[in-house]
Amino acid sequence: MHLTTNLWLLSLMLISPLSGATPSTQPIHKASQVYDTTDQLPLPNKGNIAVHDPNILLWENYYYLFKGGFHIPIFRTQNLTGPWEQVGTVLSQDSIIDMKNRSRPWAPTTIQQNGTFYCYYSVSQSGSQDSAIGVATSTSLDSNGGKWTDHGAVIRTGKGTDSHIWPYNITNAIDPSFITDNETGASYLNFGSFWHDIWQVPLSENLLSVQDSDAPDAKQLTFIPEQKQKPEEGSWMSFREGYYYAWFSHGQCCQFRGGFPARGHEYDIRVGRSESVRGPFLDRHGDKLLDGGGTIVYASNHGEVYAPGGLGVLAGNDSVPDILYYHYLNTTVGFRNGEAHLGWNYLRYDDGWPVVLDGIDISSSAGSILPVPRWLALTISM
Ligand SMILES: *[C@@H]1O[C@H](CO)[C@@H](O)[C@H](O)[C@H]1NC(C)=O
Ligand SMILES: *[C@@H]1O[C@H](CO)[C@@H](O)[C@H](O)[C@H]1NC(C)=O
Ligand SMILES: *[C@@H]1O[C@H](CO)[C@@H](O)[C@H](O)[C@H]1NC(C)=O
Ligand SMILES: *[C@@H]1O[C@H](CO)[C@@H](O)[C@H](O)[C@H]1NC(C)=O
Ligand SMILES: *[C@@H]1O[C@H](CO)[C@@H](O)[C@H](O)[C@H]1NC(C)=O
Ligand SMILES: *[C@@H]1O[C@H](CO)[C@@H](O)[C@H](O)[C@H]1NC(C)=O
Ligand SMILES: CC(=O)N[C@H]1CO[C@H](CO)[C@@H](O)[C@@H]1O
Repeated sequence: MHLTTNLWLLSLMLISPLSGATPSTQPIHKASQVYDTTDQLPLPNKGNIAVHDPNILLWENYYYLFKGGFHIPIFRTQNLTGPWEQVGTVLSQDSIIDMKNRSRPWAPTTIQQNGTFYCYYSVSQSGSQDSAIGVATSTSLDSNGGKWTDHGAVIRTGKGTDSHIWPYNITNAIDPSFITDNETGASYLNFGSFWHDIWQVPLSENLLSVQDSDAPDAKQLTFIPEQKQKPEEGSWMSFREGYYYAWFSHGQCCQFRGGFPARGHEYDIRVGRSESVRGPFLDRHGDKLLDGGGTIVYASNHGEVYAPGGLGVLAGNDSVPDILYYHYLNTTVGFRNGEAHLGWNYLRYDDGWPVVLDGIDISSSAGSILPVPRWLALTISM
């Protein structure tokens, strides 16, 4: 045992000086040196919990946070700044989807309909199209985290049942999100990453399978044509005052220890909107999301916040604005996946387009929830 370990360490010591810029020898630059930073965007309100691709559901005065990891951990709190308490896991054993990595699903999205909770989760491996989106349900969500039943795969890509069917044969079944048509009540699963970007399929009424497994009636939501790399993933969809908002993350999410991507190519949060849940979605400039469009809502800022993404939106009401939440890296803390933390900001809508607000106390920012008249904004800034 010891001899093997020592030989292994010795060989590492001999190899690493020769292998150039291995992650461990790469100096951590200040991220502000390598990417476009802005001081226009507000800093995040700190969620004070380590998470990648956070998912939050408000239920009976508690925020429940679902995250990727062993059996999908569930945390809860009454204040988005924490402290968070772990209250259980979604899965009581490995996912029933017969795949590698099924003990540690990624990027869950949990919704509630008619008192039942549906947790859609991804099973995959980094950089692989051999992926599945599964679903588990519970009729409670409480201080024990609920009592969940795993129903297995909703869709699969790469390998497995129906993965040969278009568009599963060209897409990647990760990063699920969910939306219900405001008029018809029909529900849809959005998914996808890199392989032909983000797609949408109608779900059956019980929300456990796609409506038509042989002919899924899929719609593509985003696409970057004429570019080999298609770094769009992590879809989210929200509805507000007649518009569906298709949100997504664009750029490189992780693995920065080997070096940073070119300026502006790190993760950021983009959006487009449509009057139809099925699209087509346009950004604020009128560019189609299917043609590389997307309005940036949140990005690296102040040389402090790097590569925010993996977002969701908590719907507000007449007295509380919508909340955009996401993970971000803190450049003074580090760039490892495990160092990503929850951040969040209230949103206001400027001409129907979401804009992030500064601050944690909505009573003091209440004035800026409404569009500030230009003359007033000028007065304030003087
Ligand atoms: C949440 O916590 C923050 C920071 O501790 C505090 O400023 C804020 O007032 C709290 N909000 C509520 C609604 O309790
Ligand atoms: C997936 O599982 C493989 C084999 O168990 C492991 O080597 C790999 O690190 C896992 N990948 C992720 C992203 O969890
Ligand atoms: C995916 O399936 C469609 C429909 O069967 C087929 O036309 C297409 O060639 C397939 N694409 C790939 C990459 O297999
Ligand atoms: C919830 O209830 C509505 C109205 O009864 C029904 O149309 C819908 O299918 C139900 N949803 C689920 C997931 O059972
Ligand atoms: C608005 O949502 C907040 C939680 O974010 C809740 O406490 C409040 O009761 C809601 N108000 C109305 C009018 O529904
Ligand atoms: C980043 O980390 C520094 C050092 O711990 C801390 O002072 C700062 O508030 C953090 N910023 C954010 C946005 O998390
Ligand atoms: C059936 C239903 O909920 N309709 C709503 C759809 O959205 C509009 C605009 O937000 C509402 O006014 C309707 O009540």
